[in-house]
Parts: sequence; structure tokens; C-alpha cells
Amino acid sequence: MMKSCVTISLVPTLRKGPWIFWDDLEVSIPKAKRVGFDAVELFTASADAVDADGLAELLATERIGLAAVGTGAGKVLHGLSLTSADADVRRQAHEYITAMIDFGARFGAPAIIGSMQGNVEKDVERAQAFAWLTGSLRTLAEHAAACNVTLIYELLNRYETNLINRLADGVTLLEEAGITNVKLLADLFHMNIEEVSIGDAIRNAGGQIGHVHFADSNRRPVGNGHMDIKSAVAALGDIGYSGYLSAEALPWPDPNRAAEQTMRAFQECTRSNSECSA
Ligand SMILES: [Mn+2]
Repeated sequence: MMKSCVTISLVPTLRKGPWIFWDDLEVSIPKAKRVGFDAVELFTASADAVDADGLAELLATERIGLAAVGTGAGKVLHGLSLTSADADVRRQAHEYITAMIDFGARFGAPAIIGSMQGNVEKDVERAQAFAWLTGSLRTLAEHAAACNVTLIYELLNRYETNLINRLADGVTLLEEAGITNVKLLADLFHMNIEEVSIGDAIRNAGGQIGHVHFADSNRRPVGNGHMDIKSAVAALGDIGYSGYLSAEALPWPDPNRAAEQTMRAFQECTRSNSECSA
């Protein structure tokens, strides 16, 4: 049974980004519940930007889960990256993500490494960048395991990283480095740019998929682009995926309507034996 999730960003300076809700948690979490979501995914400036006790109380009151926590603000706001040529920046990136793993783990929520993976920078050997990446993934995954959560590694499209871009390459990366306790994030928007077939990519990655970002081809809520969402969700059904479909989409035309459209699409696509018209 797949579960529904909606994103909340608490970083006002990134207001044009792909997150459905933007208001503070006291407003956004009840809204998410009212629309019917099973959980929320949080994007915050850092691990200490949110009062964890207050969050725990809100989640308990609304009976809604925390599905995952994003780490992207480490890159966007603080310029950190796991593959920076600067050792000090890599160290800070590592610390930033470690703190985010601890924050999420209190709620059983994994941290997501997306843009924090960085890029093969100028004057850095490609093999060196990958050694930094896999070394960090290994250590961070071990820390996550000690906190009883997995670590999520997201494949991004070519305009956002020059490391790797497809699910199959993510599977290979983890296998070859012998890294465990890392699951892959299948972001449908990125996959629409990079994969030959979204359905085949999902089926081939199988149990390695641990989280899904649910968005249409243009990053708008599902149903507002040309994504064949029915076949993507059918493939997730084929692999027995029981995690979240998390709406990491633009708040188009506005947060409330984006949330409602996402919920409609989620219900249509996950309803068994029915046509998905989203
Ligand atoms: Mn994503």
C-alpha cells in the first residue's frame, strides 16, 4: 500500500522552489491532514531550525507522520557539498547531514541526500569525486543505521549534478562500493528527463527504491504535465513499493489547490484496478 505525503518548506528565501506548503508548521501540518495526506516531508534551513518537541506535539495531535527530511538547504543556503574540492566544506557538509539524520531519526524519518551530493568540480578527478561521495554515503549510512533509520540517496537530472543521473547507476554505485542501509529516491521529474522508460527503471531498481518524489514532467502537481503517471505507479505496484509518494512539486496554481490536485492524482493512481486519468 503506497502512502501519500506532501512537502513543507520552512525556508522563505527559496519561495519559488518545488514545495507545496510554505507556511509555518502550525498552519501547514493541519492543512496537510485536512487534505488527507498520511505524512509530511520537511525542508528546513538546518537541523536546529525547527523545535523538535513542538513538531512532535503537532504530529501527534494531527495524527500524521514525518516521512523524510531534506538536506538540500545545506547546499542552497550554506554552499556545502559532499564532493567539494575544499576539505573543510566536505567536512561541514558531513556534519550538516549527520545533524539532519539525528533530527529525522527522532521521528523515524530518513534524511535525503539530493543536491548535497554536489558535482565533479573543476580540477577534481572524476574518480576522486566518486570516492568522496561513496565514502560519505557509507559513513552517513552507518550513522543512520545506529539511529534506526535508512539514508536516502536521490538521483538528480543532468542539469543539477554531473555525478550520476539514473536509478540503475545508483544501484550500481551502491553495489560496487558495498554500501548498505542506503535506499534510492526515484524522483519522477528527474526520471522524466533521464530514463529511457520510467516503468522499466523502477522495476529494475526494485527493492532499492526507498522514497518517491511525486511530480509531473514540468514539476507541477501530478496531472498538470505530460507524465504517464499511470505506468509509473503501476511499476511501483509491480515491485511491491509500500513507501511514500511525496509531492515535491511547485505550489501551482497555489498551495491549497496544488495539495488537493496531488491528493486526487494519488487516489486515482493508487486505486487498484482502475483507470488513472490524472
Ligand atoms: Mn526530488
